[in-house]
Amino acid sequence: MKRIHVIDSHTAGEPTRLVMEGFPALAGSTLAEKRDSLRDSHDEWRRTSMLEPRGHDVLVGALYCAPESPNATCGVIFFNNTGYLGMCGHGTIGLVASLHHLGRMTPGTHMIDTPVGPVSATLHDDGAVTVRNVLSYRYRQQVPVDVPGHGVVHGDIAWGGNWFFLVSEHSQVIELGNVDALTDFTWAIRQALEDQRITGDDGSVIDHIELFCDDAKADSRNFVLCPGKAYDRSPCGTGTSAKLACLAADGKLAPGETWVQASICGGQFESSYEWEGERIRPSIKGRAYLSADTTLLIDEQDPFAWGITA
Ligand code: PYC
Repeated sequence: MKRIHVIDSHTAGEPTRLVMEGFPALAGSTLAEKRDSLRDSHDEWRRTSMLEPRGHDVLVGALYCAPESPNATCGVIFFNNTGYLGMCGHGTIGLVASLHHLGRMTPGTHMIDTPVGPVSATLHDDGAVTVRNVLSYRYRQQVPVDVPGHGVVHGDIAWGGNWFFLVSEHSQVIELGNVDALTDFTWAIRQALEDQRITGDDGSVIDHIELFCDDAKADSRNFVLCPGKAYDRSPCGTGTSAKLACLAADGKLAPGETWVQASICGGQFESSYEWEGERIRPSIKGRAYLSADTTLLIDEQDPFAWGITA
Protein backbone atom coordinates (compact mmCIF):
# COMPACT_ATOMS: atom_id res chain seq x y z
CA MET A 1 0.00 0.00 0.00
CA LYS A 2 1.37 3.42 -0.96
CA ARG A 3 0.45 6.41 1.20
CA ILE A 4 0.23 10.15 0.50
CA HIS A 5 -0.23 12.59 3.38
CA VAL A 6 -2.45 15.46 2.21
CA ILE A 7 -4.09 18.52 3.75
CA ASP A 8 -7.25 19.65 1.98
CA SER A 9 -8.51 23.22 2.17
CA HIS A 10 -10.63 25.58 0.16
CA THR A 11 -10.13 29.24 -0.62
CA ALA A 12 -13.41 31.02 -1.38
CA GLY A 13 -14.80 27.62 -2.37
CA GLU A 14 -11.90 26.53 -4.62
CA PRO A 15 -10.20 23.40 -3.24
CA THR A 16 -6.46 22.84 -2.74
CA ARG A 17 -4.90 19.49 -1.86
CA LEU A 18 -1.47 20.03 -0.33
CA VAL A 19 0.78 16.98 -0.69
CA MET A 20 3.16 16.85 2.26
CA GLU A 21 4.66 13.36 1.89
CA GLY A 22 4.49 10.30 -0.30
CA PHE A 23 5.50 11.56 -3.77
CA PRO A 24 8.86 10.32 -5.14
CA ALA A 25 12.01 12.42 -4.95
CA LEU A 26 12.27 14.75 -7.94
CA ALA A 27 15.33 15.44 -10.08
CA GLY A 28 16.65 18.98 -10.45
CA SER A 29 17.49 21.87 -8.19
CA THR A 30 15.04 24.58 -9.33
CA LEU A 31 11.29 24.32 -8.89
CA ALA A 32 10.90 24.46 -12.69
CA GLU A 33 13.26 21.46 -13.06
CA LYS A 34 11.41 19.58 -10.32
CA ARG A 35 8.07 20.37 -11.99
CA ASP A 36 9.49 18.95 -15.25
CA SER A 37 10.73 15.85 -13.43
CA LEU A 38 7.27 15.28 -11.87
CA ARG A 39 5.56 15.83 -15.24
CA ASP A 40 7.95 13.77 -17.36
CA SER A 41 8.87 10.89 -15.01
CA HIS A 42 6.25 10.62 -12.26
CA ASP A 43 2.99 12.04 -13.61
CA GLU A 44 1.01 9.09 -12.21
CA TRP A 45 1.42 10.68 -8.76
CA ARG A 46 -0.39 13.81 -9.97
CA ARG A 47 -3.09 11.63 -11.52
CA THR A 48 -3.68 9.46 -8.45
CA SER A 49 -4.06 12.46 -6.15
CA MET A 50 -6.08 14.66 -8.56
CA LEU A 51 -8.31 12.35 -10.58
CA GLU A 52 -11.30 10.27 -9.56
CA PRO A 53 -11.73 8.13 -7.52
CA ARG A 54 -9.44 9.98 -5.02
CA GLY A 55 -9.83 13.46 -6.51
CA HIS A 56 -12.10 15.36 -8.88
CA ASP A 57 -11.91 17.88 -11.71
CA VAL A 58 -12.08 21.02 -9.56
CA LEU A 59 -9.18 20.08 -7.28
CA VAL A 60 -5.83 21.89 -7.48
CA GLY A 61 -2.78 20.08 -6.10
CA ALA A 62 0.18 21.71 -4.35
CA LEU A 63 3.32 19.66 -3.80
CA TYR A 64 5.28 20.89 -0.79
CA CYS A 65 8.97 21.11 -1.77
CA ALA A 66 12.27 22.25 -0.30
CA PRO A 67 13.00 25.90 -1.12
CA GLU A 68 15.20 26.84 -4.08
CA SER A 69 16.36 30.21 -2.78
CA PRO A 70 18.16 30.73 0.55
CA ASN A 71 15.55 33.13 1.98
CA ALA A 72 12.47 31.06 1.07
CA THR A 73 10.46 29.06 3.61
CA CYS A 74 9.49 26.38 1.09
CA GLY A 75 8.81 25.69 -2.56
CA VAL A 76 5.60 24.51 -4.22
CA ILE A 77 4.54 22.94 -7.52
CA PHE A 78 0.89 23.34 -8.54
CA PHE A 79 -1.06 20.90 -10.72
CA ASN A 80 -4.62 19.90 -11.51
CA ASN A 81 -6.74 17.31 -13.33
CA THR A 82 -5.03 17.94 -16.65
CA GLY A 83 -1.44 19.07 -16.00
CA TYR A 84 0.66 21.75 -14.33
CA LEU A 85 0.07 25.40 -13.37
CA GLY A 86 2.69 28.15 -13.21
CA MET A 87 1.44 29.84 -10.07
CA CYS A 88 -1.82 29.55 -8.19
CA GLY A 89 -3.15 32.33 -5.98
CA HIS A 90 -5.92 30.48 -4.19
CA GLY A 91 -3.58 27.50 -3.84
CA THR A 92 -0.87 29.63 -2.19
CA ILE A 93 -3.44 30.90 0.32
CA GLY A 94 -4.43 27.25 0.95
CA LEU A 95 -0.76 26.23 1.27
CA VAL A 96 -0.13 28.89 3.94
CA ALA A 97 -3.28 28.01 5.93
CA SER A 98 -2.35 24.33 5.77
CA LEU A 99 1.26 24.88 6.86
CA HIS A 100 -0.05 27.00 9.74
CA HIS A 101 -2.37 24.12 10.72
CA LEU A 102 0.66 21.80 10.75
CA GLY A 103 2.65 24.23 12.90
CA ARG A 104 5.15 24.82 10.08
CA MET A 105 4.30 28.47 9.42
CA THR A 106 3.72 31.31 11.86
CA PRO A 107 2.04 34.68 11.20
CA GLY A 108 4.35 36.98 9.25
CA THR A 109 5.78 37.15 5.74
CA HIS A 110 7.32 34.15 4.01
CA MET A 111 9.03 33.75 0.65
CA ILE A 112 7.78 30.77 -1.36
CA ASP A 113 9.50 29.48 -4.51
CA THR A 114 7.37 28.40 -7.48
CA PRO A 115 8.32 27.19 -10.98
CA VAL A 116 7.58 30.70 -12.34
CA GLY A 117 9.51 32.59 -9.67
CA PRO A 118 9.34 33.49 -6.00
CA VAL A 119 6.23 34.95 -4.40
CA SER A 120 5.69 36.14 -0.86
CA ALA A 121 2.79 35.33 1.42
CA THR A 122 1.85 37.15 4.61
CA LEU A 123 -0.17 35.19 7.12
CA HIS A 124 -2.16 37.73 9.15
CA ASP A 125 -3.15 37.19 12.79
CA ASP A 126 -6.82 36.69 11.81
CA GLY A 127 -5.94 33.86 9.39
CA ALA A 128 -6.22 35.90 6.17
CA VAL A 129 -3.30 35.61 3.72
CA THR A 130 -1.90 38.23 1.35
CA VAL A 131 0.03 36.88 -1.64
CA ARG A 132 2.47 39.17 -3.46
CA ASN A 133 2.43 37.44 -6.78
CA VAL A 134 4.94 37.21 -9.63
CA LEU A 135 5.31 40.27 -11.86
CA SER A 136 2.26 40.52 -14.10
CA TYR A 137 1.60 42.34 -17.36
CA ARG A 138 -0.77 42.78 -20.27
CA TYR A 139 0.77 41.41 -23.43
CA ARG A 140 -1.91 42.33 -26.02
CA GLN A 141 -5.02 44.48 -25.89
CA GLN A 142 -8.45 43.69 -27.39
CA VAL A 143 -7.35 40.81 -29.58
CA PRO A 144 -10.12 39.55 -31.92
CA VAL A 145 -10.79 35.81 -32.00
CA ASP A 146 -13.40 34.22 -34.24
CA VAL A 147 -15.32 31.80 -32.00
CA PRO A 148 -17.45 29.28 -33.94
CA GLY A 149 -21.09 29.68 -33.00
CA HIS A 150 -20.45 32.98 -31.21
CA GLY A 151 -18.79 35.30 -33.74
CA VAL A 152 -15.81 37.54 -33.06
CA VAL A 153 -14.94 37.99 -29.38
CA HIS A 154 -12.37 40.56 -28.20
CA GLY A 155 -10.13 40.01 -25.20
CA ASP A 156 -6.89 41.11 -23.57
CA ILE A 157 -4.03 38.62 -23.17
CA ALA A 158 -2.28 38.96 -19.81
CA TRP A 159 0.16 37.07 -17.61
CA GLY A 160 -0.59 36.75 -13.88
CA GLY A 161 1.44 33.58 -13.21
CA ASN A 162 -0.63 31.74 -15.87
CA TRP A 163 -1.84 32.99 -19.26
CA PHE A 164 -5.32 34.54 -19.40
CA PHE A 165 -7.67 35.77 -22.11
CA LEU A 166 -9.86 38.41 -20.44
CA VAL A 167 -13.23 39.27 -21.94
CA SER A 168 -15.44 42.08 -20.64
CA GLU A 169 -17.73 42.53 -23.67
CA HIS A 170 -19.98 39.47 -24.03
CA SER A 171 -23.63 38.59 -23.71
CA GLN A 172 -23.23 35.87 -21.06
CA VAL A 173 -24.95 35.94 -17.68
CA ILE A 174 -22.36 35.27 -14.96
CA GLU A 175 -24.51 33.41 -12.46
CA LEU A 176 -24.27 29.92 -10.98
CA GLY A 177 -27.43 28.81 -12.79
CA ASN A 178 -25.65 29.47 -16.10
CA VAL A 179 -22.44 27.50 -15.55
CA ASP A 180 -23.02 25.05 -18.42
CA ALA A 181 -23.45 27.84 -20.99
CA LEU A 182 -20.47 29.76 -19.53
CA THR A 183 -18.32 26.64 -19.75
CA ASP A 184 -19.36 26.01 -23.36
CA PHE A 185 -18.67 29.64 -24.34
CA THR A 186 -15.27 29.88 -22.64
CA TRP A 187 -14.18 26.43 -23.86
CA ALA A 188 -15.07 27.52 -27.42
CA ILE A 189 -12.91 30.64 -26.93
CA ARG A 190 -10.04 28.56 -25.62
CA GLN A 191 -10.20 26.17 -28.59
CA ALA A 192 -10.49 29.08 -31.05
CA LEU A 193 -7.38 30.69 -29.54
CA GLU A 194 -5.45 27.46 -30.02
CA ASP A 195 -6.81 26.88 -33.54
CA GLN A 196 -5.92 30.46 -34.55
CA ARG A 197 -2.49 30.17 -32.86
CA ILE A 198 -3.10 33.10 -30.54
CA THR A 199 -0.70 32.52 -27.64
CA GLY A 200 1.13 34.13 -24.77
CA ASP A 201 4.29 36.08 -25.62
CA ASP A 202 6.47 32.97 -25.19
CA GLY A 203 4.25 30.93 -27.52
CA SER A 204 2.48 29.25 -24.58
CA VAL A 205 -1.11 28.11 -24.84
CA ILE A 206 -3.56 30.55 -23.23
CA ASP A 207 -5.23 28.03 -20.95
CA HIS A 208 -7.35 30.27 -18.68
CA ILE A 209 -10.35 32.21 -20.02
CA GLU A 210 -11.85 34.92 -17.83
CA LEU A 211 -15.19 36.73 -18.26
CA PHE A 212 -16.25 39.78 -16.25
CA CYS A 213 -19.48 41.56 -15.32
CA ASP A 214 -20.63 44.12 -12.74
CA ASP A 215 -21.31 42.99 -9.18
CA ALA A 216 -23.41 44.72 -6.53
CA LYS A 217 -20.95 43.95 -3.68
CA ALA A 218 -17.58 44.11 -5.45
CA ASP A 219 -15.79 46.01 -8.22
CA SER A 220 -16.38 43.12 -10.59
CA ARG A 221 -17.51 39.48 -10.74
CA ASN A 222 -15.66 36.89 -12.83
CA PHE A 223 -16.01 33.45 -14.32
CA VAL A 224 -12.68 31.71 -14.87
CA LEU A 225 -12.37 28.58 -16.96
CA CYS A 226 -9.35 26.55 -15.82
CA PRO A 227 -7.20 24.37 -18.12
CA GLY A 228 -9.02 21.10 -17.31
CA LYS A 229 -12.47 22.62 -18.13
CA ALA A 230 -13.51 23.12 -14.49
CA TYR A 231 -14.36 26.67 -13.46
CA ASP A 232 -12.64 28.39 -10.56
CA ARG A 233 -14.93 28.67 -7.55
CA SER A 234 -12.71 31.44 -6.17
CA PRO A 235 -12.01 34.78 -7.91
CA CYS A 236 -8.68 33.19 -9.07
CA GLY A 237 -5.52 34.79 -7.72
CA THR A 238 -3.58 34.65 -10.97
CA GLY A 239 -6.70 35.74 -12.90
CA THR A 240 -7.14 38.71 -10.56
CA SER A 241 -3.45 39.54 -11.11
CA ALA A 242 -4.01 39.48 -14.88
CA LYS A 243 -7.05 41.73 -14.41
CA LEU A 244 -5.00 44.20 -12.34
CA ALA A 245 -2.37 44.26 -15.10
CA CYS A 246 -5.07 45.26 -17.63
CA LEU A 247 -6.61 47.86 -15.30
CA ALA A 248 -3.15 49.33 -14.67
CA ALA A 249 -2.32 49.39 -18.39
CA ASP A 250 -5.64 51.17 -19.12
CA GLY A 251 -5.07 53.70 -16.30
CA LYS A 252 -8.33 52.55 -14.68
CA LEU A 253 -6.87 51.66 -11.27
CA ALA A 254 -4.13 53.60 -9.48
CA PRO A 255 -1.25 51.83 -7.69
CA GLY A 256 -2.26 51.04 -4.08
CA GLU A 257 -5.98 51.40 -4.82
CA THR A 258 -8.12 48.42 -3.76
CA TRP A 259 -9.91 46.26 -6.32
CA VAL A 260 -12.42 43.77 -4.92
CA GLN A 261 -12.82 40.83 -7.27
CA ALA A 262 -15.80 38.55 -6.69
CA SER A 263 -16.21 35.08 -8.15
CA ILE A 264 -19.32 33.54 -9.64
CA CYS A 265 -19.78 31.74 -6.27
CA GLY A 266 -19.73 35.04 -4.34
CA GLY A 267 -16.30 34.73 -2.67
CA GLN A 268 -14.05 37.79 -2.81
CA PHE A 269 -10.34 38.64 -3.06
CA GLU A 270 -9.14 42.09 -2.08
CA SER A 271 -6.34 43.15 -4.41
CA SER A 272 -4.04 46.01 -5.35
CA TYR A 273 -0.78 46.50 -7.24
CA GLU A 274 2.46 48.48 -7.43
CA TRP A 275 4.45 49.25 -10.56
CA GLU A 276 7.87 47.58 -10.91
CA GLY A 277 9.27 49.00 -14.14
CA GLU A 278 6.89 48.15 -16.98
CA ARG A 279 5.14 45.39 -15.00
CA ILE A 280 3.00 45.29 -11.90
CA ARG A 281 3.41 43.46 -8.61
CA PRO A 282 -0.10 42.29 -7.60
CA SER A 283 -1.19 41.65 -3.99
CA ILE A 284 -4.13 39.33 -3.44
CA LYS A 285 -5.77 38.90 -0.03
CA GLY A 286 -8.08 36.01 0.80
CA ARG A 287 -8.70 33.27 3.32
CA ALA A 288 -8.62 29.48 3.24
CA TYR A 289 -10.41 27.00 5.48
CA LEU A 290 -9.21 23.46 6.17
CA SER A 291 -11.37 20.51 5.27
CA ALA A 292 -9.18 17.41 5.81
CA ASP A 293 -5.84 16.23 7.17
CA THR A 294 -5.66 12.71 5.85
CA THR A 295 -3.77 9.93 4.08
CA LEU A 296 -4.59 8.76 0.56
CA LEU A 297 -4.11 5.01 0.18
CA ILE A 298 -3.04 3.49 -3.14
CA ASP A 299 -3.47 -0.25 -3.36
CA GLU A 300 -1.48 -1.67 -6.29
CA GLN A 301 -4.26 -4.26 -6.75
CA ASP A 302 -6.78 -1.47 -7.35
CA PRO A 303 -7.50 -1.19 -11.10
CA PHE A 304 -8.07 2.54 -10.53
CA ALA A 305 -5.01 3.02 -8.32
CA TRP A 306 -3.59 5.74 -10.59
CA GLY A 307 -6.85 7.50 -11.42
CA ILE A 308 -9.53 7.22 -14.06
CA THR A 309 -8.19 8.51 -17.36
CA ALA A 310 -9.82 8.90 -20.77
O1 PYC B 1 -6.13 31.16 -7.84
O2 PYC B 1 -4.54 31.48 -9.32
C1 PYC B 1 -5.52 30.86 -8.90
C2 PYC B 1 -6.01 29.69 -9.65
C3 PYC B 1 -5.54 29.21 -10.84
C4 PYC B 1 -6.31 28.10 -11.16
C5 PYC B 1 -7.21 27.91 -10.16
N1 PYC B 1 -7.01 28.90 -9.24
